[in-house]
Amino acid sequence: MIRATADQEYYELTSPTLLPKASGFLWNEKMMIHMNCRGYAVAQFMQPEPAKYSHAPNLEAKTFMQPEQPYYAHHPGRFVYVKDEESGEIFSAPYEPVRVPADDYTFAVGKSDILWTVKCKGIQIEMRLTLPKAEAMELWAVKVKNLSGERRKLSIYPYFTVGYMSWMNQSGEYHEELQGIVCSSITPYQKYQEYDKIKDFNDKTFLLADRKPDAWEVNQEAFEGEGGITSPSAIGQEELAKGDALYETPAAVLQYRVDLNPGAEEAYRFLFGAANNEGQIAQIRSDYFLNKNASGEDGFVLAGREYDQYIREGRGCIEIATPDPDLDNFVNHWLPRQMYYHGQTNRLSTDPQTRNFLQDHMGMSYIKPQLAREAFLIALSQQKSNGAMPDGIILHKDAELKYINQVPHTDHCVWLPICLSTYLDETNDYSLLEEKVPYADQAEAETVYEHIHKAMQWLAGDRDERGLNYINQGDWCDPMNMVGYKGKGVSGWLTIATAYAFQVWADICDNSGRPEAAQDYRAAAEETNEAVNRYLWDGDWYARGITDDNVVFGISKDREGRIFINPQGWSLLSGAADEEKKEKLLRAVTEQLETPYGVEKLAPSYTSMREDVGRVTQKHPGSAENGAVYNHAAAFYIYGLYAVGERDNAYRLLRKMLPGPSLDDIEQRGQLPIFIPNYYRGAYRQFPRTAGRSSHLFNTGTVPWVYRCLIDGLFGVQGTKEGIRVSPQLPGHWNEAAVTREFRGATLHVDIRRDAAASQTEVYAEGELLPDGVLRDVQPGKTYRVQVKLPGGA
Ligand code: CEZ
Repeated sequence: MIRATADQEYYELTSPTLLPKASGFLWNEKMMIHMNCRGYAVAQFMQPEPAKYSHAPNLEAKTFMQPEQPYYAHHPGRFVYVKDEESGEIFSAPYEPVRVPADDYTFAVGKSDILWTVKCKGIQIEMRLTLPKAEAMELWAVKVKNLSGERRKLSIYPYFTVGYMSWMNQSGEYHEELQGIVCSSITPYQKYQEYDKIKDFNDKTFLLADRKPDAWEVNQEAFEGEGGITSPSAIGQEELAKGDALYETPAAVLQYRVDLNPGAEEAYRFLFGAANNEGQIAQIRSDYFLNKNASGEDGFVLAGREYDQYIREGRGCIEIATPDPDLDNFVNHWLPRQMYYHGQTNRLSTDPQTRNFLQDHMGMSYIKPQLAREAFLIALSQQKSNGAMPDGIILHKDAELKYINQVPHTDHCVWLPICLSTYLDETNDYSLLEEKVPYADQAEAETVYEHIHKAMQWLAGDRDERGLNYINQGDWCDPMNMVGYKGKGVSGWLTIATAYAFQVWADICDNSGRPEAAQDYRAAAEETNEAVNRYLWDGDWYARGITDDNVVFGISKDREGRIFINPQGWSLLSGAADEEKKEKLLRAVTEQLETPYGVEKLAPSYTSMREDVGRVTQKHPGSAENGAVYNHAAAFYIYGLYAVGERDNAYRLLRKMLPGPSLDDIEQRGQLPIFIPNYYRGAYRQFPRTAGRSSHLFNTGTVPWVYRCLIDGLFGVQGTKEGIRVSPQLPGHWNEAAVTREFRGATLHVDIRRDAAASQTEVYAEGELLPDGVLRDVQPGKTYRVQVKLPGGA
């Protein structure tokens, strides 16, 4: 039903109905496409804000990418209708819109392409989607093969939805000279000042074919007729009517009539995307279809290869072999890809939330540290001279702070040392701290060190008399917007996170020759932890915060929202929790928050508005921040578990981030294990029917934290100032594992085994014992053989 291919290049699904929302995604420098197994697609390109060339059938609300998006009959999609001209029977590939069950169906998601092979009524349709590296365009290859013993007369109809382009102006027609369909529109606007922006938009949608079609239709209503999308009337005719759309909803449909002998095959290629004008489209046609290089390859072939190369650059820095092959596949092939996507696209936003921008580039530190470095400098150049970080980072001259970035949050400074520490662990590039950067409100540049010092001072100052950090209208949790809007409420999590940030910063100060500052920050962390323990410990776990009206919440007295995961995990990181508190809170988390799908963000989920907490309580119980298994928060917790050596607890929860391995689990989650979604539904104890269901949203800060869990925790191959510390934390039921670690230009082959003779972890490099487990003086270009003996062997 689902399986990885032997070469691990693809994940395959063999039914369009088992996991109807299973999907894959591709992206390039301009766009992203989220392709579902049944043929539905959501594609967006940047100009500079996200825009569409294949629209919904009605006016779409413009917003950021949402979880659990529904699909419906006229959802944008890419389909091929197939008609047997003799019997009149039709079906469609990959599955929608006709929904005829295939004899054989495979949806294969790769790193740089997505393909389907569908066999139905003796005909095989293959569809393959890839992208070019830098243009807002899809490259489609479609093959039709006669599998039956008889000669077949067929019509095939590639159907690319265009949808409701604009209420001001929309049309479409076939262009003989372009051999394709061009649909035109004007992005609707009302203020004359906007004219300047929209006049250069790529408001045209084109479909170009490498082979001349026999007929076409550009008018969606005319195509569907009374038969509707599942059985379009136009397909009943011998030939499509060659119609156009004049302020009518366009569609891009072509017809090819083919006569296929048994075993014969025909191949077609299409380009579908956005453009500004016909001249540009003509250029695209000659670049991709007409001009060939010396080896006879055209732009279409070259673009596919170049794109594959582009995606492959996003390799991670560990390659693992463990007793868990599904984990290996995910970590070696898919996890770095998802991280790379975040670092490269900033989630298709021109003003990423500051914490997202920093964490996404924390992930980039493992792939292209130079880009992470640049990102940190950009972020710091938008800091205020009082140390405050803005709510979003502006990445384009025309961008402005939108949506959630207009709501004041207080946590952004916390992420600076935390994300930077990963970059420093990977690169040892402490010169970054001496780089000079201006402020948003001050041209005079100061060093990165000064900037972060000011950010830490800002956190230390933005507190009440108890020493607890104000929350204002949100912290990490965006919708926790009414705890402190009156100016008094505090965030328990943020206070704990501040203590941790102080410690991480203290280490960085030490490593960059600033022992006095380090001492001050350690003392500040300790004081902060004391305040946390004084005001927020509830007896068995930490409270989430204290409202404007001085009500402590996230405590045993609460009927809903009794316990939140974030303060628990971060207290393990900050050191607020001593041994006794640790034992208690671990138990509370297991008992109240753990589910078969991971740990929930809070429980019980709120079922009605709590006006002193905010709109998080209005989200559907078990969805998103209201008690889902919110993987970002779960990853923090797991990272905390590794920090205190809770290897079995940590691994169990880490594994729950991936669908599978049982088919039941995969069915319940509804997703292929090729990305970690931002959440799985929670409220397991309230709504078991929906618990576990994937949000299918692959935008999430989870992934760099999972990578850190692997590098710093599970496999223990974390960079340090002197070199690399080898200290694996394999779960008790693993007897061995191997890791190849690319590190500062060197390659380490780390072989980890349990050994009955070892009473504690022993690390050998090239046969020599490393007393503290740290391999020093790592030379670029060199390969090291590292052996780890773990106690506990049979
Ligand atoms: O956005 C994420 C943010 O991108 O939610 C996280 C937050 O830390 C990330 O920075 C936790 O709140 O506003 C809302 O209610 C949304 O639910 C966002 O909070 C959420 C979206 O799921 C992102 O698509």
